[in-house]
Amino acid sequence: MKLIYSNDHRDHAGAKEMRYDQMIPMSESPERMDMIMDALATAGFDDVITPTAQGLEVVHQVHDPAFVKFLQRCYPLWEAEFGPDGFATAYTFGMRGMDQVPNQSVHSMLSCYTFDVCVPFVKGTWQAIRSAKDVALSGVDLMHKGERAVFSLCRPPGHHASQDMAGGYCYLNNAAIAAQAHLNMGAKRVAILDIDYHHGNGTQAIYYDRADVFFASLHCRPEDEYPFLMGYSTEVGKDAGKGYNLNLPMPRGTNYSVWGPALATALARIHNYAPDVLIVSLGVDSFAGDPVGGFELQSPDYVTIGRVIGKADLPTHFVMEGGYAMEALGTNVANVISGYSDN
Ligand code: SP5
Ligand code: ZN
Repeated sequence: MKLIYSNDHRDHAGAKEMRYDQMIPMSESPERMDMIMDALATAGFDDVITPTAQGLEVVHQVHDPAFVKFLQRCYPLWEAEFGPDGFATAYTFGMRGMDQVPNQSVHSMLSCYTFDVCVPFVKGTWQAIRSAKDVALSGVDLMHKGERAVFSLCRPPGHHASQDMAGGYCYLNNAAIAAQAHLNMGAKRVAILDIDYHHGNGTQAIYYDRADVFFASLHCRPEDEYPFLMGYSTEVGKDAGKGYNLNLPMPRGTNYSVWGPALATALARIHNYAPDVLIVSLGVDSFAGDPVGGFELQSPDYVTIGRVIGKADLPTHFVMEGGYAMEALGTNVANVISGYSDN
């Protein structure tokens, strides 16, 4: 399987994140990609393609252009006010009864275009965001040229980002952008299977009223986990999209004996949908040792996951999302890709 990867994410680093009442180093670090690339190489996956630079046309089909402009301008505006070496983050959020239209202040933009305290902006953030979307789009190009399966090693991840809001380490929604690009290239139906530990609230929001993209998510239930306000099984889509959204929330502490059947349920629904392309939002923060997650999946389970996804026998585009247990991250990701490739 071809891997699409660029080092342009590297300078998106150095910020801190809030963990309840503490500031801690960001779990979402450049070293994550090193762990994954090393383990993939060890497992024999060394066909690495550098992405080609792409424009913003497809991005603007998925995201509000004003939001995209904000992602570009946020750090420079922040630096003009506070000087270098810090990171931009919101202080207030546009909540019920408050204006949601930003003024010229970067703080109002952060208030309107971010929804949590886990999306810091440093000097290298925009370059990383832009590159991650190129990594996703170059994967689409490779599949269009005949690759049956590819792996876009996106960083930062994307599935929490909606049309006009960044959050949860995510800025642009790489998987959603890839889905739109597959449609542009002639696919009639695209399925997105999101197996990250967290609910893919951004991807769900983007495709909630559309039937041309089916979204299925396995995640920790909103009663127990971030983003706390979405991911219920009652969210089934609306208007033309009704019936094309599937949430499979599970309690904290879930292991493969419950998670595996949920995967089978999602894949059965995807089979009935008969997509032209399957996008896998690949997060491995469902691992038992993950410092951000709270599920109990074990490293060998990821081989099984890859195998089971491969049995769906669909053109498959893996897009990297979360996973923060540094010691096992590489192995877990490589296990999915190896399991898939065994078919
Ligand atoms: C892409 C992705 O995986 N984003 C995750 C963002 C989660 N940020 C909030 C984490 C909530 C804190 N939960 C701590 C659980 C400690 N075991
Ligand atoms: Zn996650």
